[in-house]
Formats: sequence, structure tokens, C-alpha cells
Amino acid sequence: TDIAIRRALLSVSDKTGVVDLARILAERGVELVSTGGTAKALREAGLSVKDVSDLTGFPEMMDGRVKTLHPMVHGGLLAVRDDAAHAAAMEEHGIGAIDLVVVNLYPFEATVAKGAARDEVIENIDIGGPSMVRSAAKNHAYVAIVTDPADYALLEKGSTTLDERRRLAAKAFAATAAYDSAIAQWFAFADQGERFPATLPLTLKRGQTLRYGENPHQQGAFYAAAGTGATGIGQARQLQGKELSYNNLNDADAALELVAEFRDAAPSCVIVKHANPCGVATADSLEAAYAEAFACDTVSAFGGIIAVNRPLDGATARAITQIFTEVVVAPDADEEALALFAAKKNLRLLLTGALPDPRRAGLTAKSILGGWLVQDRDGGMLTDDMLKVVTKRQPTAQELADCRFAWTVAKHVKSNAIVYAKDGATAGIGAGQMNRLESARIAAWKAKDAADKAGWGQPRTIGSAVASDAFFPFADGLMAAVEAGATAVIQPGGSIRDDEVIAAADAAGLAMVFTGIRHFRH
Ligand code: 93A
Repeated sequence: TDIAIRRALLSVSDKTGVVDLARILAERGVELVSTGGTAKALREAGLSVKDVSDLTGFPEMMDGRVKTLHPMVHGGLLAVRDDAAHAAAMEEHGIGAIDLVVVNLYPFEATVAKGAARDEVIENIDIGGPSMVRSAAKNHAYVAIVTDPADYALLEKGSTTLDERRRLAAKAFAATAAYDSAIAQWFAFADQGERFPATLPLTLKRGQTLRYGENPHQQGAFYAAAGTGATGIGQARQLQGKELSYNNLNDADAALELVAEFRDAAPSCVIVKHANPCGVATADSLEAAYAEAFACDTVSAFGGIIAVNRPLDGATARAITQIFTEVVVAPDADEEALALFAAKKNLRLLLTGALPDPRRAGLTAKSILGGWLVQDRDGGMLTDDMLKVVTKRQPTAQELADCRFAWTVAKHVKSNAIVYAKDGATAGIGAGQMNRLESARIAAWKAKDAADKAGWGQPRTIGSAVASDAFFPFADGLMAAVEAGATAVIQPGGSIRDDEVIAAADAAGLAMVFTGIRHFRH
């Protein structure tokens, strides 16, 4: 089952490493056949190579659209060598066997990425290349197909094993599938402007393999969405610390998405635990923002994930390193911060560069039995014109600012979400409860607990604004917030009992604004 390489067809757009490979093959007595540009590169390196056009008896034509699409090529690739009829056909038509194909394709994705015009994009759809890849891969019993320069090394021995050819074929079909899905993605989204095409041509490329999944008995890996230009955790640079775990990535993503909402705001800090924020604050300095975020829930912050919206400075890094933190996510970090973190070997530091645009378009997906639920990412943003004061009392400027802040945080809290905030910092966060009243109570209880621990005398929910990710179906949740000391409320509105809820708010002297949109997050 070992096949000696006698004749190789090399046709590559990316010529990296091809001359070295060809030289080694030539030294082993392999006959080289190439398409125009590749043949030229090999000749310039002093190698002797046959043109595909000599093989086919046709010149490369139509701007290179037709080069290798010919029975002299595909017969040599597809023939079953020990089938008598195939052998006879080869004999009759003078078709020579090809034992190795080295191909990489027209750079379709790179052409799209550089913003090329439609014609240039279309011209970069490779037809002949994928055809050869598929012919060779189908006939891997006899033919080796190499699509990745990383595999050039295994050809140096001048022959391939069946095991190698099978592995190469699997890789080759994955490569053409990914190539075609990039093309289909461009047609669907860029050319046709579809948002939810009938077939979702998604290619996911394995990034890092993870030590395990959500639990140690599950395996896991990170797959990057190819061709989407994703700017997420997948592209962040890890500077130090142990390998990121599945949960680290999930939490770091939650922290990054939330802190990105504060991209253009004052210095801000987010502390996430189990994909929910447990403290968020904006302040005059990053150090102060961290201190305020930490104060919201000093217990949960232990082993948490921290994200900030400014380059980390020494003072903030010093404060962060006082307790155990799993991951720190920041756009950048200064020398002093880096030195302080370097002393904490277990702390994983991720530098993201510019934070992603919270309004950017994109799809999110979640697997359910038998398929995936796909939706636009929640890019919903509050604008002034959306806010409607529904109570007799208007919110003060500070209440309104706290309402907006609490609302932004609530968007990133698992439903039911209730967030109390005061002076640009969360005071209490209630997440993931099956009813809104419980979330309101838990958030208030947590705020009281934080106040007791810090010796503040009274919880920060006194005089706070409270945000609810969806409408209050009854007045009871609102009343829990009143009991906690909230004086302003922001919520979507839209309950059939809105009148009841507004009346309760008025009776308690609250200022309440409706947003008209909600932010479920399950
Ligand atoms: O335009 S094509 O789709 N028509 C073909 O027949 C064909 N055969 C090989 N493109 C074709 N190729 C591609 O040409 C290969 O996939 C490779 O990317 C490129 C190499 O061309 P050259 O050797 O001229 O640089």
C-alpha cells in the first residue's frame, strides 16, 4: 500500500515552500508537472518541470480559467490502477498516472477580506484546483493530495503510505468544503444580502483544543468562525497563565461583551462569575472602577473573570492581584501592570486590542436537540428617544444615568435579570431566577450583604436605580425594589398590568422609564 511518487502535479497560488519541496522530489527522481505560474517559479529555481499544457495538448486559456480541467489530468488522477478496464483506457489515450497532487487554491477569502470588487472576487473562485483536489482525494488509494504546506515534510521520503493518503484525503475534502462554504457565505451575505439563508454555509476552524469541556468528563475545543472576521476571545492574545478552559473562555467572552458596551465610556470594570456579572462600575480611574465593581460582591469576585475598557495600569493591576482571579481581559497593559501580573503565574492575561463594537452585526447560535437556534446578536442599544417616562415624577439626571447604566448591565445578566445601580456602580445583581420577584429580592439581599461586609451602614440600593431586563408582570417585583430603597426604575414596559405597575410606582414616588425593548438572555 506504499506508493512511490513517480509523477507529481504541483499547482499552487501560495508558492511558499514549493521550490524546496520540488527540489527534494526532483532529487528523488520524481517527474514534475505544473501550471503556468508554478512552473515558472520552479524553472527560475533551476528545476526542470513539464507544463500541464504539454500534457493536455491545450494551452492554458481564458485567462487561466481552463488549465487543468482535462482528461489527461483527471484520468491520471482518477484511474483505479489495478482495474484492467481503467488501465486499458489509460493505455489507449496515453494517460499517465499522477501519484501526488500539491495544490493550494486561489485566495478567495483573502480577496474578499481586502474588499476587492465583485469581478475580482468571482475571478478568485478556483474551479480547476478544487477539482484536482477532489479527484486525487477520492482516489487516495493511489494518489496523495497535499493541500497544506505543513504536510510537505511527509513527502520527503518519496513515497506515501495508505494511512497518510487517507489522512491527507480527509484534510483535502475538509479544505474544499471550507473553500466552498466561504464562497457560499459570500454569495448569501455579501452578494445577495440575505440574513438567514436557506442553508447556513458556516465553516468552523478548530482553534485551541481545551483540556476539557464544561466538566472534566466532557471534551472540548474552540472553533473559530472562518471568514466572518470575528473579533472575539478567539483573537485575543494570551500573555501568561495556564491554558484557558472552556469555562474561562465562556466567562471571558461574557466579560468582554459587557465591557465593550463601555467602549467609549469613562474607565470601566466588569467582574464576571459563571457568565454573569457580579460587579460592574465606571469611575474616574480604572483603579476606582475596579474597587467599586469588587465592592458589589466581594465573595463572588473570588476566582472571577475581570474585564476593563482601558489599558491596565500598575495601580489597578496591584489591586486586582490582591485576590485570586482566573482571567483578566484588557485592551492592553502597561509595563508595570505586566510585571505585577507576571508574578502571578496562574493568572491568565488576555489582551484584546481595541474592544469590539457592541453594535456590530453577527449571528449567535445555540445547539438544541437536532439543530441550532440562530439569531442576530443582541445589538439593541438605548437611545434617548426610546425612553418614555411613565410616572408623575421625572427621574433626576443622576437617576437617569444610573438607569441607563443598570440597563446596560442587565442586558448581560441571565434572565430574569434585576440590577440595582448607584453612581455608576452596580449595587446588587439578581440573575437567572425563574421569576422576577425572586431576582429583585436576591439582588437586594446581596446588596445588603455587601453593605454589611463593607461596614457601609446602609446598602447602596438606597437611592438607587433598578433595571429589569423584561417588564414587571406584577407590581410585586417593583415593590421589592421599593423596599430595597430604589427611587428610579428602567424596564421595557408592555405588560397587560402596566397600569397597576405604574400606579404602584407613583404611589411610592418612583420615577420610572420604559425602554420599549427587552433584553432576555437565557
Ligand atoms: O481558473 S482555474 O479554476 N482553472 C483551472 O483549470 C485551474 N487549474 C489549477 N484555476 C486552476 N488552478 C489553480 O491555479 C490552482 O488551484 C492554483 O491555485 C493556481 C496555480 O496557478 P499557477 O501555477 O499558474 O500560479
